[in-house]
Amino acid sequence: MKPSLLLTISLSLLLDSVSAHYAFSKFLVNNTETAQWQYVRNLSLSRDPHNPAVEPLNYNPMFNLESVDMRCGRDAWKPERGATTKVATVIAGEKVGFRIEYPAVGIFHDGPGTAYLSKAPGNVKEYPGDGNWFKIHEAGPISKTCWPFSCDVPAEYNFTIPRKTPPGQYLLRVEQFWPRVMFNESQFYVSCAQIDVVGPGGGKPGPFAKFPGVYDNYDPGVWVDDSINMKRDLSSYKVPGPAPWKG
Ligand SMILES: *[C@@H]1O[C@H](CO)[C@@H](O)[C@H](O)[C@H]1NC(C)=O
Ligand SMILES: *[C@@H]1O[C@H](CO)[C@@H](O)[C@H](O)[C@H]1NC(C)=O
Ligand SMILES: *[C@@H]1O[C@H](CO)[C@@H](O)[C@H](O)[C@H]1NC(C)=O
Ligand SMILES: *[C@@H]1O[C@H](CO)[C@@H](O)[C@H](O)[C@H]1NC(C)=O
Ligand SMILES: [Cu+2]
Repeated sequence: MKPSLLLTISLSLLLDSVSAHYAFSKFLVNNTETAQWQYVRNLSLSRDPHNPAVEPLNYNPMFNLESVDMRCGRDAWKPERGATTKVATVIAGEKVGFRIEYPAVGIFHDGPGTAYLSKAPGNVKEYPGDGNWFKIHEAGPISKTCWPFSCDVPAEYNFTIPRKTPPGQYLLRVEQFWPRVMFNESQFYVSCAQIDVVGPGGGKPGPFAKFPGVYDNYDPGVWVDDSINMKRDLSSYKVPGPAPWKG
């Protein structure tokens, strides 16, 4: 897409408060799109603090890094949310992904993507995600001026489940966020799928992180400087959180 056209689309989206956000609601597995909120824990409605007149939506972003909602999205840590969500069998080493349902145009906000796993001690449907998380993928800037999604604006974020991931049930957390130059204003889009990993195992995942807690409002990857904000030079940008586990 031509940058000028993209800019026009982005600006019109930003100006249209109703369509300015999105949620990762569809899990992609075996190269197949699954139904919205079938394998992904649904999110609760919220008002957008910047557009309080707009009716509450479940695809509004989160802002508060200290909230338990940072685990899986608004209220999605709750076992009652897990109970109504299915568990997808996933082959370790295979590609999976998350597709946004809304707005259809794509993941247009500037910023990185990450994916994390946390092993459930028992049934993942009952797991509140309070255990250890390890990062399995990160998508940082792809060029000096392009974020991974905001230059060609795909509707999905794809990555691979490491082949040596120990088999078992997990929460798979997808995250994309828009780091801002205003303190405590970064917009987080987070969802969790419930998965059952099948494979040879044998890996030792780590390093671990907890949600909330792993991100800091003062991290230069969360509260960015103007050069990053204006996309003058993204080459120094470091995605926050632990290093990805390669498996
Ligand atoms: C992600 O994978 C799906 C198939 O599962 C594919 O249709 C889509 O084009 C991929 N998206 C990107 C950005 O690679
Ligand atoms: C998801 O949650 C929204 C409210 O946040 C609700 O309107 C919608 O019906 C739910 N969808 C499913 C499939 O549970
Ligand atoms: C950030 O804003 C949230 C409200 O969205 C607030 O609850 C939280 O305390 C703020 N954090 C800091 C470090 O100011
Ligand atoms: C993906 O394919 C595998 C192997 O055929 C199958 O066992 C698994 O159930 C499929 N997952 C989903 C969610 O359909
Ligand atoms: Cu938005």
